[in-house]
Amino acid sequence: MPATETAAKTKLSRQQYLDLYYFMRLNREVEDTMTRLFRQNKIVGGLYSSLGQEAISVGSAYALEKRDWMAPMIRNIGALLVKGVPPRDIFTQHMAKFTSPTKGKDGTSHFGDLDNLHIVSPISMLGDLIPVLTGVAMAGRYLGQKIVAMTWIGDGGSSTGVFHEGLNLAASQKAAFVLILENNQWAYSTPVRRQVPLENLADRAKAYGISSYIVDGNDAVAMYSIAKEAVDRARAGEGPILIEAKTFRRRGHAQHDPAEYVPAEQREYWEKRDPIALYEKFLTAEKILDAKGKKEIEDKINKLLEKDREFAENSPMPQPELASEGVYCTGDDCHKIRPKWERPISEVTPPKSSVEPVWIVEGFGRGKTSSRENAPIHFGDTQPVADEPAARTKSPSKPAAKPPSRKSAPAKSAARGKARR
Ligand SMILES: Cc1ncc(C[n+]2csc(CCOP(=O)(O)OP(=O)(O)O)c2C)c(N)n1
Ligand SMILES: [Mg+2]
Repeated sequence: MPATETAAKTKLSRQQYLDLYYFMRLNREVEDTMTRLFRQNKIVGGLYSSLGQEAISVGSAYALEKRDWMAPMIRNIGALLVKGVPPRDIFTQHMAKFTSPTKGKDGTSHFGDLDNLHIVSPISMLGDLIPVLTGVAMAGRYLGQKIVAMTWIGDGGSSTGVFHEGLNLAASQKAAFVLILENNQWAYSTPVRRQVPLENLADRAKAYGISSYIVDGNDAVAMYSIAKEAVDRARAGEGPILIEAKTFRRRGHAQHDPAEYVPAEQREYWEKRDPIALYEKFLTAEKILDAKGKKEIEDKINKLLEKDREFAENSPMPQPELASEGVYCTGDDCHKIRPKWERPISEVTPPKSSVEPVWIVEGFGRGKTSSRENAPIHFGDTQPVADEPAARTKSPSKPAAKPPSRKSAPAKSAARGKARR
């Protein structure tokens, strides 16, 4: 279904419309505050901006439920806020304060919350979160949970090898996974045209046999509606879904980059399409937001950010002697998350967890060895029965050809599974 149709028929509650507005404004104000802190030399690491891309982070994360999982990238502070991360964590983290989620070990947004908010920490290697979140979705399925996993990738990141490998893995596993591809036209100073010979990056979904959408990433309602539909479909078992959100990176790659390579006309075009201004116009026309309501939201945000910024500025830096602590996972001290086996552990561990350890692929396994004997089909452990493709289900005419069954030869198949791992 074209994205516009879904957006047109989606009706949100008044509160949902206002939530989207609140989080987009909060996203922008948090980043504006950090830009000021950066100029005061109080930000320790790099600072990346999602100016003009707020509808994507907020609209997509707002489609997730509390139980769902996500891994944000550098331009997804809005998604962190929607999932429940307080601004103080974002400030302290960027200022490398001891009170930050990583206790001052990192100066950007490399932090997560596995225990409560279900956020996997981002990693700098572009694309690597795709197989990781696919794994999260698969784990959810093993555990009998109806969760969806989501992550984001840029136009540049969609050309990495792991993007393709990861999406193919997700597709072949029918993982409940939603990937938001933020096509903001630039990867550092490389325009999208010079790195991908495609009009629409969503077309890449065809290569994996999965569904995709193209959406105006500067339209908050469209973004939410498409993401919600994709999340619902993934949860229902339809497999992974790729959403290409068309947008524009309004600042340089990071604070150090004035992005003078961006054509002025392109910038002007997108500045006129500011997602917050567009959404405000929509809310006003629909009589959902008036001057008083807007002022209330602004006051709420200002109060929260003043308190959290002050907390961050007044927090101590970490003590030098703690530098080597908490760097590697030490189990219980590191995180509380533990596997919760809701199916018998024997059922979900190899070799019984997936296909039978030995099977016959029709039309594939009838090879002959150089001595003209039947060749083993898989793993060298089966003697195929000549002209009897259904050897596993029918009673074999030659007893020696019977492959070990799961029930009758557990020890043998377990040993084989071990050897293969
Ligand atoms: C595998 C990998 N290659 C290169 C980099 C260096 N790098 C960091 S961000 C970036 C550009 C990313 O562009 P895009 O994916 O379009 O995201 P955007 O910055 O536009 O949000 C590059 C090349 C990296 N982090 N990981
Ligand atoms: Mg980009």
